Amino acid sequence: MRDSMVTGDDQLVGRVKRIDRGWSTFLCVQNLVDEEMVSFRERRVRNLGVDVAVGDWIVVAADGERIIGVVPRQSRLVRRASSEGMRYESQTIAANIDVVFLAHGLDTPPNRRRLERELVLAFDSGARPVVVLTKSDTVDEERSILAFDAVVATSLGVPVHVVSSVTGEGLDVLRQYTRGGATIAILGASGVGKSTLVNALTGTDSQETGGIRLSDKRGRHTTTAVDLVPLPDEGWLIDTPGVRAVGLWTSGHGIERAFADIFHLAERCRFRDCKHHQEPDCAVRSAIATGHLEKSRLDSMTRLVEEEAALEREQRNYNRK
Ligand SMILES: Nc1nc2c(ncn2[C@@H]2O[C@H](COP(=O)(O)OP(=O)(O)OP(=O)(O)O)[C@@H](O)[C@H]2O)c(=O)[nH]1
Ligand SMILES: [Mg+2]
Ligand SMILES: [Zn+2]
Repeated sequence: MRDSMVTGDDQLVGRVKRIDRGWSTFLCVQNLVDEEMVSFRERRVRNLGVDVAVGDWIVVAADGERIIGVVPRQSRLVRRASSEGMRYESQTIAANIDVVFLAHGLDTPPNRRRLERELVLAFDSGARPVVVLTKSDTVDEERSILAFDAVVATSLGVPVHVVSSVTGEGLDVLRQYTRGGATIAILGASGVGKSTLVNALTGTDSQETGGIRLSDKRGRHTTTAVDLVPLPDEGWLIDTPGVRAVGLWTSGHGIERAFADIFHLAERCRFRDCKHHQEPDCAVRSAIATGHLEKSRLDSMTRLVEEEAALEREQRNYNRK
């Protein structure tokens, strides 16, 4: 039997699993002829000079030597590249994703500021955010409910699920998101249990997992590269390395969607361009005064808006040089 029966030209088709310096590991589609029985085989191809990200569908020359096409992306999760030397560069974490799981561990109090930032990033990607509170086996119900309520108040209508990769609680609910062959990227700080969750959902131990420091419950940055994993039945998971801070990259309406409550209130401010500082008849400030909106939430949004504006200025100056 031929190794890869794909297109008439014998080109190979696959999905990028991992990227290492100059090389892409991809899951090469086998048996496309028989749609019921698609399987994958791991292969590697040079990717120098080609803009590829994990999750991209690629076409590779029949000899397997080079990528000859990248299918246009349906969605992409982008953040600002973290290293100083690349201040004006964006980094595509993952492409062609349908859902983003924002993972937070119940073993530490929820970091609402971090969650807000992740929500902006997820909304901007074009995928659907879902909050996943991990390690439910490590806390009692009271603490779990407190965290759940805080997270629901921060994420406004975004689904929130409580799960444990140890007891299996909530995993069936998460599996529903893979229906129809969807792709789910998992984001979150180091040590929250992203890789453990991938293993629990795939029923394998493909992902390396690591301990956490007892002193501050921080992870040890066990996962070092973004990695796409197919699920046994349908769908795909993308494991990502935990990062300390997520840098925003300007695009779309992420902030408006993550802070829809404030944008909604602002429609009733007297001035269209109200900054919610000193202006008279400010609906946002009156909501804070009456206890309907937390000031910390407005401050958080203001910081993110300023961060985006600063980035846009930097980009303009950079392009002018
Ligand atoms: N009790 C309990 N421990 C868990 C659970 N999920 C993960 N852990 C533990 O948390 C630690 C970190 O898990 P990982 O899956 O490596 O975390 P990660 O988010 O992938 O971390 P990075 O790869 O560093 O970003 C490991 O010791 C896991 O065994 C859970 O549901 N319950
Ligand atoms: Mg990991
Ligand atoms: Zn206002």
